[in-house]
Amino acid sequence: MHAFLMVDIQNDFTPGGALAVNEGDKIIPIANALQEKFELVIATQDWHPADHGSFAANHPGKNPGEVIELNGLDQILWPVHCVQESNGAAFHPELNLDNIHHIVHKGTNAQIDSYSSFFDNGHKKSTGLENYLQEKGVTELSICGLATDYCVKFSALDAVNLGFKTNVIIDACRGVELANGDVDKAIREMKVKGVQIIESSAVL
Ligand code: VGL
Ligand code: ZN
Repeated sequence: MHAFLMVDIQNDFTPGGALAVNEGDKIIPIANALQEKFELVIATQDWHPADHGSFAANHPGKNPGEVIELNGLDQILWPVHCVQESNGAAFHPELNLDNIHHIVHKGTNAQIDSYSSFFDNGHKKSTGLENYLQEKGVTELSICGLATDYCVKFSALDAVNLGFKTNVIIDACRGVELANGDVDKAIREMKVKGVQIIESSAVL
């Protein structure tokens, strides 16, 4: 079974959102078309409690972009984003939700961030996605979404590590690019670790 994973296509990561990714909305028509090509479609939502430790606003004197230590891990501080049940955390209104079989919420623990769809950043707790995929007999995963240099990258690296044949559909992804070149760096890192970087035209 070959599954399609759509990472964090949420209002806050698209233009006008709290942590807007440049052209984040451009991937949505591609993601919608791709859904039709897979038997199993999964979507993730970044889903933070309001007191989440990744929010600069929860660390007096700190600003987004600064790095702190959060429970022993380096943590980039972000603007308040994807707060549970908020409009910013909702899927983008143009994303087709009718084909989604399963939704994964991540970043729900205030003490630790979770870029990957599989594990928190300390690799301590699972989101349950690995078990779900195993139960469904999934052996191959194609990934799209936001953002290339964070949640897409870490999801793809975990997927390949867990033994899934892993593809990232790169024209259906956009990056934060905090520093210039972060997306290219992420692509190189994924390739080195065995992730296939493909174009949607290869699937559609
Ligand atoms: C993400 C930063 C913070 C992502 C989530 O979805 O890539 N990036 N939270
Ligand atoms: Zn987040």
